[in-house]
Amino acid sequence: MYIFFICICNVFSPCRILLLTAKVPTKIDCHFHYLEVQALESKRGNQLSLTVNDKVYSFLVGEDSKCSTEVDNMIGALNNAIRNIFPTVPLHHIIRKIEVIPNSRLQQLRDLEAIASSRREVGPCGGFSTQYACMCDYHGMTYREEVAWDVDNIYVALNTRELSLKDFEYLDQKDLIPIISALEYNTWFTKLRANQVKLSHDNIDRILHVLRKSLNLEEIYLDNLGLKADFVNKLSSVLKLNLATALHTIDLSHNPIEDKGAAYLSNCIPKLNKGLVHLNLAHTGLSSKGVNNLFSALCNNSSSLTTLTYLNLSGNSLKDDISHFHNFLSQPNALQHIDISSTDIILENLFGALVRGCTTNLVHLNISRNPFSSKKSKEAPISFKQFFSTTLNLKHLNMSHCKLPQEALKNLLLGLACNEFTKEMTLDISNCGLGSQGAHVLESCVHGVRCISSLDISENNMDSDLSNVVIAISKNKSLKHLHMARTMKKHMSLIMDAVVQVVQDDECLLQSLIIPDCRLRTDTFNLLNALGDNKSLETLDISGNLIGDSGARLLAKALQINNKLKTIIYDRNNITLQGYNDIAYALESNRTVQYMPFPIFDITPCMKANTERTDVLMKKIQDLLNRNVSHKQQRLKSFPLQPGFLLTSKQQALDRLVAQTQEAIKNLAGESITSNNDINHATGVIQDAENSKQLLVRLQEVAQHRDDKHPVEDKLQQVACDIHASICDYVQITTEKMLKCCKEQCPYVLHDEQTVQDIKKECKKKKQIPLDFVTTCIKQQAGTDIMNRTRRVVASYLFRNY
Ligand SMILES: *[C@@H]1O[C@H](CO)[C@@H](O)[C@H](O)[C@H]1NC(C)=O
Ligand SMILES: *[C@@H]1O[C@H](CO)[C@@H](O)[C@H](O)[C@H]1NC(C)=O
Ligand SMILES: *[C@@H]1O[C@H](CO)[C@@H](O)[C@H](O)[C@H]1NC(C)=O
Ligand SMILES: *[C@@H]1O[C@H](CO)[C@@H](O)[C@H](O)[C@H]1NC(C)=O
Ligand SMILES: *[C@@H]1O[C@H](CO)[C@@H](O)[C@H](O)[C@H]1NC(C)=O
Ligand SMILES: *[C@@H]1O[C@H](CO)[C@@H](O)[C@H](O)[C@H]1NC(C)=O
Ligand SMILES: *[C@@H]1O[C@H](CO)[C@@H](O)[C@H](O)[C@H]1NC(C)=O
Ligand SMILES: *[C@@H]1O[C@H](CO)[C@@H](O)[C@H](O)[C@H]1NC(C)=O
Ligand SMILES: CC(=O)N[C@H]1CO[C@H](CO)[C@@H](O)[C@@H]1O
Ligand SMILES: CC(=O)N[C@H]1CO[C@H](CO)[C@@H](O)[C@@H]1O
Ligand SMILES: CC(=O)N[C@H]1CO[C@H](CO)[C@@H](O)[C@@H]1O
Repeated sequence: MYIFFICICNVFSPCRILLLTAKVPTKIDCHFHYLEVQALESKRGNQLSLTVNDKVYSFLVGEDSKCSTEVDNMIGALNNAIRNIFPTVPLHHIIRKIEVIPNSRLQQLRDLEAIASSRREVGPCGGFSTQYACMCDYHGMTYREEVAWDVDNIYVALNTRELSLKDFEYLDQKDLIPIISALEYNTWFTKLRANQVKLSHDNIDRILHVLRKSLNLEEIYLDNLGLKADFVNKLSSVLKLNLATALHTIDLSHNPIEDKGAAYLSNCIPKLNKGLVHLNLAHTGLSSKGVNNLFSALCNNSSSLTTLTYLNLSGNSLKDDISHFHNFLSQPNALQHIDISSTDIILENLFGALVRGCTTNLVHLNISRNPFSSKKSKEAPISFKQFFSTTLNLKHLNMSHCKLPQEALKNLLLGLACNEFTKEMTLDISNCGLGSQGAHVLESCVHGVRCISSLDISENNMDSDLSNVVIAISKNKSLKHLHMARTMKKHMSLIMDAVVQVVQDDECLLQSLIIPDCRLRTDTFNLLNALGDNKSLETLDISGNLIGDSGARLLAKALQINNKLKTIIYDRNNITLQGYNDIAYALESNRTVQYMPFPIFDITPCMKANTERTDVLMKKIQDLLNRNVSHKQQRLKSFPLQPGFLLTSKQQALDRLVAQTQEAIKNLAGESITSNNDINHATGVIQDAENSKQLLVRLQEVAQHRDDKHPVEDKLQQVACDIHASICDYVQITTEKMLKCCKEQCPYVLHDEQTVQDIKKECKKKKQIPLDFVTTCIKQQAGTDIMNRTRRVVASYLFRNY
């Protein structure tokens, strides 16, 4: 026979049930963790049995099975204790089997719980740190203060719902177990990110366990953890057991799950209540077969057509039959991101599918590093041009490293030229082997395209034809960012003349010009000179061009008069101390440039030659650049206050003080020296300290006047009416006076009273100043400023001390 005893707020064991023997002297017979309770049954009012680790403990209280409420109280207390730790999930989610007979008793408990839960405080991040402590106890792990601190402070301040294991990477593997487990019954965190961290088998099992229990976890990012097909199989089984799973985002990229894993994944997908939204299987060793099977399953369940928005299959091998994948893409679907770069997919076939199902929602399409089929069929399929002319929302198209045939490039450009829907598109056709022929196509077709705002034509061996391309590109003023890395080997001055011409154009809209690694040397000089004539350019990358100190001097001169450039990337130019000296001097008189990455390569030899001087100059340049950045930050700092972070740490400090004071009172109470007055005083202060936790909320309520009208606003309305009345009076009196004046001037015409009345009527009908106008002026113009100032003053009373 046991006495059943539950510790609710016991420091010794806040999450364990202690069983005490009824004999005297009492001793703890055994104890177990709340989470070990498998079943709770009460068949009669005075009987209770708990199943713990497959062992049944039965309790009988008193004689009467009808009117005893003791067992109900026990159940209530247990419920309360558990819910204090896991306030946002119901008890039956934690204890698998709950049977209380008759049912009416359970209803009573629910009513009590409803009252209790309204008073219960859910801690920061859904009470994560309490749950973490509970899991430490459960798993017999040491509780790490810093884990709780990070979550209670940093996570709270960031207001994030993503738990990233990278934040706890410095801990031992076993210390991660309670952190992961704490997600089991936590409903704050919806995302678990475990990328690029090493995880032991135990920890991976914990993640599966969390997925089995969690009601709120929606997104898991498990890339590069060495997971194999077996893991996906287990994932499928745990999802089968969690009928309430909220999971919809799965990232298993860079894990060798292979085709077998994809097959298991097909089993998982129907288990997702919310459907599959985001799937990243990049670099998972899939072949066409696995992908085809996966999409066969996805096609079988049409709901994924409406849910799946992100698909990443980059770095798998899709060179064989993938008809089911094509089939999926060709049905109207919700995909916004498709990344199938480096998959050896045949591009012509793909567009036949895209044009049918992917023109409405698709925003990102990465088909880079894939081949076009053979050279046999020179004609690009119609679908290619059709897709580009009809796509409604495409913003990022990446076709780099695609060996784009001339015909395909032409269709791409002609398609985009007649696209009336999409705007501000980024097109990457770098490394496509365009050559001279491609350059001609670009030159003749690109001017009609208005939807491209960013274009990358790096590394295409266009030689001297590039100069015409540059001119052609600049014709239609949509392009803002031009990338031409490693584009020039010969004819540099010819090409750079074209670039200068573009930059100097009065209507030039180019914001960034990226021309690294062209070894331009003196051929950059005209461009650098042109920069002085400040136009639209904000970002310039001229790294790897060997401009030397003479180039640096030109850049410095340009900076002195330019006030548009913000970012300059200029390493690998063989600039020496002389050049940096000029740049530092120029920056002194210019405040626009904010970012010039540290030129590591060029600085290294300078350091060798003269460490001190280099140090001084670099410091100076960085300080000058920081000047404006810190100016910006200062402005940011004065923005309205976010008290959350400081508040919790203040509250923790307060709690500590209260605990210390209570301790002191306890110690002093035994001694007769202290007067009762001191103790009463201390108790009063503690009471106020407790109450003060709610103070901010109360003050905000008071300050916000939720219910009644704001008195200042009221007054503003009255003032508006008063002013309107004055205006009307004024207009009235003025018209009277004017009429009188007219009568005196032209007494003959105006001697007829009827005419005078008509004129008066006419005046009244004419434009009066409506009350609305005055109200708007007062309330929305002056009033906004006044109210803004008022609110800020009140807010400053609230937050000043934090
Ligand atoms: C289709 O998928 C949804 C969500 O993934 C699921 O709820 C539904 O049961 C599935 N239907 C079939 C027929 O498998
Ligand atoms: C899809 O449905 C078809 C017929 O309805 C069936 O033959 C096929 O096996 C299903 N594919 C998967 C992956 O469930
Ligand atoms: C696809 O996944 C790869 C590998 O994780 C990543 O580098 C790439 O950015 C992803 N693509 C998109 C569009 O997110
Ligand atoms: C594909 O291109 C997109 C942008 O167009 C980019 O975000 C993504 O990272 C690229 N994928 C890979 C694997 O690099
Ligand atoms: C295009 O995709 C390649 C990977 O194939 C990537 O390296 C590159 O950054 C992407 N381009 C853009 C503009 O994102
Ligand atoms: C592009 O510019 C050229 C030359 O300035 C002009 O003839 C053509 O009409 C423009 N095209 C569009 C679509 O604006
Ligand atoms: C530029 O500097 C690198 C080392 O920093 C050196 O190898 C190279 O010869 C220099 N080039 C010129 C043109 O001075
Ligand atoms: C209130 O005033 C501040 C500073 O004068 C200003 O930054 C802010 O935009 C104003 N807010 C409103 C709602 O007008
Ligand atoms: C030298 C020069 O053209 N300076 C002009 C730079 O742009 C600003 C306005 O954007 C003009 O005020 C300067 O005269
Ligand atoms: C061209 C330009 O904006 N020059 C400015 C550089 O910064 C100084 C102030 O530090 C201004 O006086 C110049 O007008
Ligand atoms: C681009 C930018 O923010 N420039 C600012 C740099 O700081 C000076 C004053 O310190 C401002 O006048 C500039 O507008």
